Amino acid sequence: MSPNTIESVLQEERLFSPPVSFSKNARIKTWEAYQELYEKARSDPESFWAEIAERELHWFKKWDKVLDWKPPFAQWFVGGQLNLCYNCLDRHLDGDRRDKPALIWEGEPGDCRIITYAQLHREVCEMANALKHLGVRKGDRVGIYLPMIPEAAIAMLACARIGAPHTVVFGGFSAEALKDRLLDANAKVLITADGGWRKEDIVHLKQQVDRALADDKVPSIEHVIVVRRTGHPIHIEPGRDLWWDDLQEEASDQCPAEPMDSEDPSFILYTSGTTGKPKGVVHTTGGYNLYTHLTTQWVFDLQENDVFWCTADVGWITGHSYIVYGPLSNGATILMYEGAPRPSNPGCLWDLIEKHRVTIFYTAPTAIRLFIKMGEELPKARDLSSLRLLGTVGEPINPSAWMWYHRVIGGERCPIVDTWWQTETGGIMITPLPGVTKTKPGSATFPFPGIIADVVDLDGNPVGENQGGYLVIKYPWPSMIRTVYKNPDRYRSTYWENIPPKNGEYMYFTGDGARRDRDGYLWVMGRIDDVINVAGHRLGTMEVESALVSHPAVAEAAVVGKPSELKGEEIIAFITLEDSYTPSEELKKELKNRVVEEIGALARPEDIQFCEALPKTRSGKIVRRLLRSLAAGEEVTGDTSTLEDRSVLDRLRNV
Ligand code: 6R9
Repeated sequence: MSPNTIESVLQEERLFSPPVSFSKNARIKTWEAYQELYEKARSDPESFWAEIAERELHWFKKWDKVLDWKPPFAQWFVGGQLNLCYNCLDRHLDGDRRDKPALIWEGEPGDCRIITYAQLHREVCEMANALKHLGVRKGDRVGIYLPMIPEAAIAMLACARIGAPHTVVFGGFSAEALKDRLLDANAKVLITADGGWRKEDIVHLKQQVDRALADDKVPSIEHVIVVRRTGHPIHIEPGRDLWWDDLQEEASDQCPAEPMDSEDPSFILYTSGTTGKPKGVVHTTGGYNLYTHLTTQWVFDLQENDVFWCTADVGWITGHSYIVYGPLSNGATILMYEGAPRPSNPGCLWDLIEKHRVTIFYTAPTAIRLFIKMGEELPKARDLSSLRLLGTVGEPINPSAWMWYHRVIGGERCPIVDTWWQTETGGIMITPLPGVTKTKPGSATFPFPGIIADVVDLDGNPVGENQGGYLVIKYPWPSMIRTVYKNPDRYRSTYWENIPPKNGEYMYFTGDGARRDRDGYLWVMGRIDDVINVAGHRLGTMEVESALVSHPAVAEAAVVGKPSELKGEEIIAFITLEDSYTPSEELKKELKNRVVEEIGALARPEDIQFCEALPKTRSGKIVRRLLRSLAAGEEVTGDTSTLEDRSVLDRLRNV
């Protein structure tokens, strides 16, 4: 094995065919149909995308050119004009969808709102007019820092309607993180709330806003619009802060959608790298609308009566693409929930599926592992028979978690789509199509039509079967990142220069390790920064973790490399246990043996540390970088501002 690849050790042979009854009614019914689409998109991508763009979206003006590719800069549907908000709302108002629920919302305290397409359109128009009234013009950036309430979607759509790119900052971020993002984006207006509910507690959003903006730290901000959500007393800065309700009341509900050039930016979304300040990922209008629209339709097999619940926060790309833009562009009904499982009713998520007859449920492996830890009695006590399709995103899913999801939530009848993609890709890239793809637990399976994915070594040569390497994308796709905001050099160096172009073919560098098995299935092994080198074997962390998580005592596992003179690195595992287990030397031994049995002696953890919780980003990804420093006995440096709970780190230091 050449040193610039990664070794793969996961062995997973189970195969699940889509239920016949599912395939029969699916949008894409046969494997041959998928292959045909894939082949068409590969051999003639421009006509493939043009035909779908013409059929699926409303254009004010047709494009002159489908793709303008000047590596690494791509433009899609050049010269075309459309409006993302128009495609999500206005075009559904003429027929039956007018009074169809667009958004079913549940607040933590038990309040519920059902908003039809016609009502959503009205509220969006009012807010769009309010923004215009405050001087927001096409091209101005608007910050959004809201809890998961309908106003979050309304604010995003209002921005899209007038062509003001939004930058949504996750409501769990601190004042400091908020300030950095608003500064970089030079935002003119910020939309926030007094607070939001999470785990039966108030998240004090407005307080963070006041801190972020104190002493004119973000001089570009002229106004702050405040949604009244919790109703607790907050500071109102005269002249700067305005109540959402007041603005809405004064605003007209007539607001034509601004025709946008296909390549006008639709939003900026910040994503943190391992080093340096967060990158402002820039997405545009036509390609983004098209790709999220189509992937929602095909990956989730969307049908007119579906109730689609994506549990992400709108502060992440998953919330942008699969709560707001993709589903609404298709005229679907979405469910939105304000908080998290509540202490007083930890099964509340399952209540919502039962109550609203949710048909499609899309969540993250980290949430699934939490559900497992909370116990299957909770979902089992509810009627989940409305579900017909499950999805996951955000991390590789451990096969044992996949099996639990399949059995307990899916009742062994729902296909699971394990969808691999990134903030930068805008939409789902590698995924089963639920009516046709035979799934293997832990594999995201095959690329979506139009996506040319490969696994290569550092020189850009494809690696062999079952060899780990670097996941790359070899051809532009409509919803790809256009640039890093105000920093095209960083765009070029982060995504296009790690692997040199081969024969003029540029490769988008995903930063993930992967392998392709003998059946062509892709297995994402995790971030490359997380690879461990044990005695010359470069192992993906996910695979060792999966062996650990397959033990009934283990709730979550994170493995990292610790420098070792003998082996280069040795494996240290951080483990959280299921509630009914207690740490012991005996258990450590058992877990080490489990890894040896599943993978081999080379992956035997040198040490296992039991802990209460693992350090995670706010979107639920384990931050192995910090654990690596801890394991090496080094001081933990670098950015810790994206951690969900910083006290986890302090507690780990004392293990
Ligand atoms: C959508 C989203 C992107 C990173 C990505 C990869 C990991 C996401 C995955 C997955 C394995 C999957 N990732 N989905 N790894 N299997 N199905 O999560 O975007 O927050 O930008 O993260 O998440 O490592 O590179 P983002």
